[in-house]
Amino acid sequence: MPKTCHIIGAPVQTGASQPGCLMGPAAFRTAGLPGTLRELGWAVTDKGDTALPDTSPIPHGNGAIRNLAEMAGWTSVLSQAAYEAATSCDLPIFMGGDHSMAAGTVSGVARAAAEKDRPLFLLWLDAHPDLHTLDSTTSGNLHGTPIAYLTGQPGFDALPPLAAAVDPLNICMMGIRSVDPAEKVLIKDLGITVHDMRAIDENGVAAPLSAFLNRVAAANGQLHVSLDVDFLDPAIAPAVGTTVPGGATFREAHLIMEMLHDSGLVGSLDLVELNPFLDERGRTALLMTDLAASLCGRRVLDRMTRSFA
Ligand code: 4U7
Ligand code: MN
Ligand code: MN
Ligand code: MN
Repeated sequence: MPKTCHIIGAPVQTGASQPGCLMGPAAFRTAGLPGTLRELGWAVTDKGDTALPDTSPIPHGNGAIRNLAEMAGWTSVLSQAAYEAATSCDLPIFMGGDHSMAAGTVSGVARAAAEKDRPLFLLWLDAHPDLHTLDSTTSGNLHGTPIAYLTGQPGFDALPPLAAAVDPLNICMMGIRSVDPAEKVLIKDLGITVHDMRAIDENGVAAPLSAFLNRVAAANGQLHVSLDVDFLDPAIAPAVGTTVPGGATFREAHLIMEMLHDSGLVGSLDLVELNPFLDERGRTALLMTDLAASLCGRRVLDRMTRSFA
């Protein structure tokens, strides 16, 4: 029987500083994500895009914060959609949408994992740790906050209560190269594992990833992968509002996805922060689609080389 995959669009852009991520799900479909996975033998169901219910503004003491009511609304609908997908297929793929959507997707899969008595592990592939609380963010852009919410930090009363918080010790971040002072303190206090770009330059991605995957396997854990476009070097992935130089290379990113496939541990995937308005001839949407294909079993020798004239 083929493995089943639900793809779910999350046209969220209220957490980012500039508009455009709303078009992310359409760009992934245009890049051929569903068909690519079908060619790999997956039974794919496109569940369409999730919609935001009506919201009314939620005031907050931190006047920098923008669109808190929208994040609360998205978190609630995406959490339910993610819970349902995680309990009815082998691999839900959430197509963003800015990274504030992970508050919903990860909380939903965490609830499903908790019901199965399996600990949830989180691999966060990003230039940023997204660990601001509503009080510490100075930009007010809520895509910088999902990890603080998901690990149960105080001050998120405006968002839905968590059915199961993510244990910070079960989080591994890779690609990090832009950390704000308040985030640095929390990384240390919470004991989150961070392989920043300096560490990747020195050690590569394979050794630290294997160590993490061994921990997931030993705990009979379920793994959620959250892939932010800005994990990648902006030279190969320009379609993102928060470019940071010095990101992961093409092969580092594919190797991670190939190892994740081989581990058999991945239960769900976010593809986030794609801003098609900033893309060059669809190259970032195509690269993110190819990375999802590597995670779903495509081997190097099966891949058609894409060229960009
Ligand atoms: B993303 C930032 F200040 N930390 O809070 C902030 F550097 O989902 C960036 O990883 C947040 O793209 C980036 O605005 C959020 C900034
Ligand atoms: Mn992010
Ligand atoms: Mn980022
Ligand atoms: Mn970003």
